[in-house]
Amino acid sequence: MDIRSGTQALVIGLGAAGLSTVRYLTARGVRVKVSDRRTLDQIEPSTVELLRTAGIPLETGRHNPDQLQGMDMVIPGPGVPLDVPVLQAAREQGLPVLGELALAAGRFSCPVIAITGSNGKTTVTSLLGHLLQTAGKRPFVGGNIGTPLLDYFTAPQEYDAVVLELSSFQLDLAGAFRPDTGLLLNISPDHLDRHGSLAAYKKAKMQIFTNQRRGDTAILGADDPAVASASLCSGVERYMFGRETTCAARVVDERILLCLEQDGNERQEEYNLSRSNMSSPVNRLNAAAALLAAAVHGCRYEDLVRGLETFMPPPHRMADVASVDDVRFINDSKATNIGALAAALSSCSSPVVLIAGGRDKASDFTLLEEMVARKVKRLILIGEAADAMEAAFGSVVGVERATDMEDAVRRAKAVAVSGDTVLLAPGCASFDMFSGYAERGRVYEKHVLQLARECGAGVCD
Ligand code: UMA
Ligand code: ADP
Repeated sequence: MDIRSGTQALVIGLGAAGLSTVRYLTARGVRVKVSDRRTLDQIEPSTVELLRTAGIPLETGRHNPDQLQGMDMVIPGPGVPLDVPVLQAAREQGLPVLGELALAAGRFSCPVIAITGSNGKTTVTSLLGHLLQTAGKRPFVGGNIGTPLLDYFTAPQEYDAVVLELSSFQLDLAGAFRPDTGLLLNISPDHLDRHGSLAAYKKAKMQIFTNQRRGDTAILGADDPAVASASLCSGVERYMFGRETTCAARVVDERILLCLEQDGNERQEEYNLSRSNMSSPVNRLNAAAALLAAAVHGCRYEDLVRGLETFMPPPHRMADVASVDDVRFINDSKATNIGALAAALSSCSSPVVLIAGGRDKASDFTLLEEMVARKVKRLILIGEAADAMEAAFGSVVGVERATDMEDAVRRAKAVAVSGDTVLLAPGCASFDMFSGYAERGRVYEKHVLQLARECGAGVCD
């Protein structure tokens, strides 16, 4: 996309990505207007002041299609649904509707590694960033993980690699974006309320490979047939990770066997995860994916071993909180879709008291009926999705409704016996009751620790 001084852009949504887009465009001399559906009093005063000082007009409380007049492009934040009337009007008028990736396309001055998938993106992105850093590189780590990807352009000369976590929302409007290495972890249904169908969601994920060309690299999860069979452009180097014997990064118990050809030399290495914080079943796959990407980008064995051993996975993902009367309490608040819920259940070997529910994303919970019947001894439901979850699982497991998280934790403790696991893995978004998954996880941990104190029990490290 040609971004010339003097062109005009309407940025829709004044979140983290929208603000970063405003900074990026104004630095290039683009005349920017902003529109946010929040009312003026709901927006941080410092943000309003920042725009006012820079002379950037701000529309609040709605997105009036009249704002499109005179615009050369429209840039919605990733969380803005693509069917809002203002974007429909923009398309009808033939205006380009671009995402952050389309703005960034072709402008990165160092190799870009982009990571997507339904689950594991944040873990793999942060591990890969850590591995590159341990190997002496200076990576920019951003995207869906929290730091907007256009922030890279604030000081591009500081970096020698770009590691981007990409959501399906971002990939939907990726334009000509092309990563040197595209990494697709897995695909299970998520965000169907936004994408409308699993096919549309998959199509967005596959966008990570669409613009790749000869000499680029694709890294694919071999254990997921939809991912393993992804079609790539001709000349793109394909590497697989997973449990299959043919994988370049193969998971065998708690070890990863790396086997790849590099600059005419064969690399055959073994990584032992038991000395790392990445030994859980899902994290073995995540570690294999990140190690493979780091090795492809030239990191040496000794640095990768050091990086693995010093990495702390992000919180709220299968985190041990406490053991109370020999009942283990686990916080997997980040399990916001049914794929992550399934992965959480399959990694529990003891009977599970499951705390689930929240804001539904048009998920088909019945897909998990067999697994819930096999693993869950009691289901405690919170939030808006309680009816849908009870309808899906009520015939295979005993269900209770909790009024809030404290009630859920106390109900779980009342039915759990020695040796059981109490698992918070909601399978839903959190926004009906909390500001996000992190607050949901913190509230759960607070009530578990309160219970532990009342019972005089041990708190996990
Ligand atoms: N807004 C409108 N109109 C709308 C919808 C939203 O004006 O129709 C406004 C809201 O009032 C708010 C702003 O848009 O002011 C929010 O913008 P946004 O939803 O695009 O989110 P940002 O704050 O810009 O954060 C985004 C990503 N959020 C989403 O994709 C929903 C963040 O991912 C990302 O970390 C951040 O950019 C920096 O790159 C979060 C996320 O939940 C973690 N991602 C989803 C996920 O992981 O499942 C995809
Ligand atoms: P994302 O950024 O894709 O949401 P996270 O690393 O934040 O991924 O993990 C989200 C959820 O998915 C957590 O509940 C975590 O336990 C689970 N998870 C992590 N890696 C995987 C994986 N490879 N396969 C399935 N589930 C996973």
